[in-house]
Amino acid sequence: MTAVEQPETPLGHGNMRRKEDARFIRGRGTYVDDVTLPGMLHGAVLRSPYAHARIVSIDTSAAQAHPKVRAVITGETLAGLNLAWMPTLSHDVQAVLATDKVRFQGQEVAFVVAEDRYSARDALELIDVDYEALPPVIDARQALAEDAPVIRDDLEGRTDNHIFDWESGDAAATDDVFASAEVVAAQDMLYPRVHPAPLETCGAVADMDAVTGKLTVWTTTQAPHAHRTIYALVAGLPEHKIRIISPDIGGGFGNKVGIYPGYVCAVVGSIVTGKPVKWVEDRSENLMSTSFARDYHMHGEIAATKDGRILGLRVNVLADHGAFNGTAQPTKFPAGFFGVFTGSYDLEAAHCSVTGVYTNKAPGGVAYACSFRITEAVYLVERLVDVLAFDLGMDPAELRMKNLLRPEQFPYRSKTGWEYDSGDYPTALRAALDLADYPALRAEQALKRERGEQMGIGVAFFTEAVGAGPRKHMDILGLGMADGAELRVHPTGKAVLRLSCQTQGQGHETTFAQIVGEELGISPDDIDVVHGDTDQTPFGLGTYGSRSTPVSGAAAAVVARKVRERARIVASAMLEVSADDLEWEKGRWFVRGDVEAGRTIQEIALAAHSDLELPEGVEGHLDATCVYNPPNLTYPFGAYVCVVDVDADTGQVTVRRFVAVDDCGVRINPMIVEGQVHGGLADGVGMALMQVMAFDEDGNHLGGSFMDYLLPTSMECPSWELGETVTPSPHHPIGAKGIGESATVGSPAAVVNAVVDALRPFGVRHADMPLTPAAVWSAAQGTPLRTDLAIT
Ligand code: MCN
Ligand code: CUN
Repeated sequence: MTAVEQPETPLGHGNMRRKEDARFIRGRGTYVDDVTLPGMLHGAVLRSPYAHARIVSIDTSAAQAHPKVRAVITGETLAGLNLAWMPTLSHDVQAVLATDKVRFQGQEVAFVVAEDRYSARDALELIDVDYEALPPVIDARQALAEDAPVIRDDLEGRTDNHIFDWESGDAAATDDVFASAEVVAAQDMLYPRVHPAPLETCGAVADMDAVTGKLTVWTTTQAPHAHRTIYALVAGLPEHKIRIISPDIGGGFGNKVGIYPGYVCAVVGSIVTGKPVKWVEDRSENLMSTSFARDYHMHGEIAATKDGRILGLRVNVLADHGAFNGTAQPTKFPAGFFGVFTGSYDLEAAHCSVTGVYTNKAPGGVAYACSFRITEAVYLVERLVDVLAFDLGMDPAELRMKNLLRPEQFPYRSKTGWEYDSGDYPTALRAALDLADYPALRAEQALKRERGEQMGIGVAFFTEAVGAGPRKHMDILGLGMADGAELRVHPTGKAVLRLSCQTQGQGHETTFAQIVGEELGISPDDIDVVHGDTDQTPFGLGTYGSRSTPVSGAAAAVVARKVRERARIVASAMLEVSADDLEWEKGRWFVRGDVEAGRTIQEIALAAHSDLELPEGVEGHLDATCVYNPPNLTYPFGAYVCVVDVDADTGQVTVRRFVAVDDCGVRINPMIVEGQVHGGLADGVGMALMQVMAFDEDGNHLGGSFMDYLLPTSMECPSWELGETVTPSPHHPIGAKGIGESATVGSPAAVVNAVVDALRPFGVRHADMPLTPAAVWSAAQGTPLRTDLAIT
């Protein structure tokens, strides 16, 4: 990968306060549910109470007769419009409203449009659906059994629940390494099904204008342009007659990447009633039916020498994708970026195989700050390294230090073919151990163990891969992963940056203004960022996989540099010198050798709109556009140390300290980066200790509310102790890498490693997440719990 031009002092504007907070802290944000249009109607979805059942009949007559109901839509109505099934992001199809069968509890069966939200909900009760219950497949490990009921009998010729087999790495070379290895450690582990649970649930307001034929949809989407194109392709509507507006979003975390049946129903509702239709799901609907995450049953093996040199990794995964394969990931990667499972270590060989299966659970998948399955990969390898340390009787930090990739190995091509752009891993790990005062922690632990108190120290190191592209390797439904930026500079030197990515809380209105501000010497306060409206922004694939900074951030820098070059030509006309004789200092072009003779970017902008005779190469104005197709992913990394106290009698875990050293290359706004890390660490504590979407044997969903599906609060989180190293990405225009998912990826392993370390006196070598008091207590008793199923 060739290095690109980067500024000498690339640190952006530093800790600028978030511009968007001026409206958020006043309660003046505009979320989808704040959108109210004249004559607007309200939709509600009838959902299946069964995990698996045949639909014998649906009688909507009583609901239709409700005085406030305007329309009742079923799969049959949709079939008439050729909309009963929609494509998923993984080239499968999903029922918009079920016609033949229901395949998970909470599946969409009918849609009522009424004059108000209450009447719509009331009318759901009046719909009479006759179901014939079928045996459900809840345990992924039974999905491929001979006698397992076939869930997807809608797919032609389908006789089992198998979705895909995918492998990566060199199986034969890996087997050879394992055959001759001195030590092999193996472990089964589960990354349970969890849910991103954004505070704002999903929803849409659809408005089909019968006169202009234009459909406007205000919706909670992380990818407005991709949604527009998919609507166009699915509904057969002309793309220029569709406008997707993604207003303020109350958290996405991956939950708002896909298209949900409710959105399509709102659109159809508007078409059939001729009125705008709002549909906003409630909390239970969000938890039960929208994109879940993980659900990976993993078997990992690690080979090493007796003195702890790691030689190879061998992994088998059973991936539970639910009833429709709706995972959001680039087409070529059915298991996402799980191929990055070799992590941060220098290995001789590695191989993994992943099998995806259908079960009677909600579809979607991947979401929840996942970096396309690197979350699972990092958890797996970091648990395996600890298991190996356990077997060898080695210190887990020392074992990692011994095997980390060395700085001189970068750019590094992993054994599964990923090219890590840059890194200095030992320095990051050392920084984390120093910050934690690791030797003192071990000494304290030894003392406590003598007293019979359980304290655990968990270490984890991770490598992330973010910034999907390039286009030739990565697409979603055929749309290549590149992003656009447009920059307009007004005559007075204020600017508007238009982006294809869409913030959900990450502070893009601030940081992207900072990027352009740094490149042009305009104050970020003078730059407005416009996003989330397909009529106003250039095409691009959106915000997920922490790709905004690596891709759109690069686009913003490149487009600003184009403007700067135009400004140079205009300045040359103003100063009557050759453009080659001009030099740039932040905010102005000046004549080489004569610093006083210069023009500021604001003066140049005004001149570009004036009667100045402009030379060749610029027609007037400074505006520019850019489409950025990244040459590679960026690979952020980090080293985490977690300290827990465990009460072995009650199973209670207290996270006492958490040290996180993150490296995301150049930080545009360090404060925002730290906020991203704080959020991700809290996610990690939540997943490690509290969260699972469990099911009972009938397929009843046991996490339908925040009383059952637990979110971490400040009560469960320590005061985070953050450190940083800065290793710029060599191929990114400002050397930045993404950060949005790093902490979610890296922290669960650190917490679990800490809890398992605390339970070492009980001989515990592994325990599955979530490490609830019951799970911890059972592990200490030597009877580990199966955490994903409530089968007794
Ligand atoms: N940033 C920076 N310097 C860097 C890297 C990032 O200043 N070197 C800033 C960025 O400019 C941006 C923020 O940090 O303001 C996150 O940037 P990035 O890592 O590019 O991630 P994205 O903007 O693409 O956000 C997506 C990522 C994902 S995929 C999930 S999931 C997640 C996450 O962001 N969802 C979030 N963090 C979230 N934070 C909030 N508040 N809400 C969500 O829904
Ligand atoms: Cu996978 S959660 Mo984020 O990539 O939107």
